[in-house]
Amino acid sequence: MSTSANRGAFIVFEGCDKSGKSTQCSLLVERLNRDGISAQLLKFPDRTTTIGKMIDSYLQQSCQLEDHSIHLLFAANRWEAMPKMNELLNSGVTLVVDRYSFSGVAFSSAKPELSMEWCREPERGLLRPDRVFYLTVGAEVASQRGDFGAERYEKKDFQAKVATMFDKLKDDSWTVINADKAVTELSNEIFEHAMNVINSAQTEKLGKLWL
Ligand code: NYM
Ligand code: MG
Repeated sequence: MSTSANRGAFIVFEGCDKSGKSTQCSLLVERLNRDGISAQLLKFPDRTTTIGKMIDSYLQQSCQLEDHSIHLLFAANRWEAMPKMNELLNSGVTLVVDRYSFSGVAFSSAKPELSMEWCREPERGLLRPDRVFYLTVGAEVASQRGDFGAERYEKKDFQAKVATMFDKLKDDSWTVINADKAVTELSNEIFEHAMNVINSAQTEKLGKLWL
């Protein structure tokens, strides 16, 4: 008798704004579901919760929040999702997550007064992804994708700082994917990577982040 059913994989997409994460997350979930693999798309920040609504108004520049306090809200927005994510993963659903703690640390620590160490602290103990797909695009391709929007952080100089922070956070659980290519070609490549993660996650225990 098997002691536990296969769990789902926890896959995170990270990258700067305009790297194509959201498109690729949706395509991956559609493809997995079409192939009979139970998968669900999640996104951080989750702007639908009470905390998420505060984050949303901060990002839309309709309110000002102190830098430490908005950082803690982003982290709290992940903590509040943990029970549901844990349950889904353990019931065999693969989670494809558009941004996670790495965005949390990279964006906040790109601000001069917040250190990377301080930023990591409230993220410690969250579920650890099985793999992070880090999408990179050259400055030229990013600019061809149109202007940044009007949200906070959507500025070229700030994004460059965020990119250097992502580079510091990278470890061997990250797969760096050059996203300077056609959408379909990229999504096929990502699907192959995802299948490997899904297969190997079945026999591995879910971990905790930065403990
Ligand atoms: N962001 C996202 C943070 O500053 N901290 C976080 O913890 C997360 C998850 O919010 N510019 C930033 C990155 C984005 C912005 O994300 C909203 P999106 O994926 O553009 O909706
Ligand atoms: Mg954005």
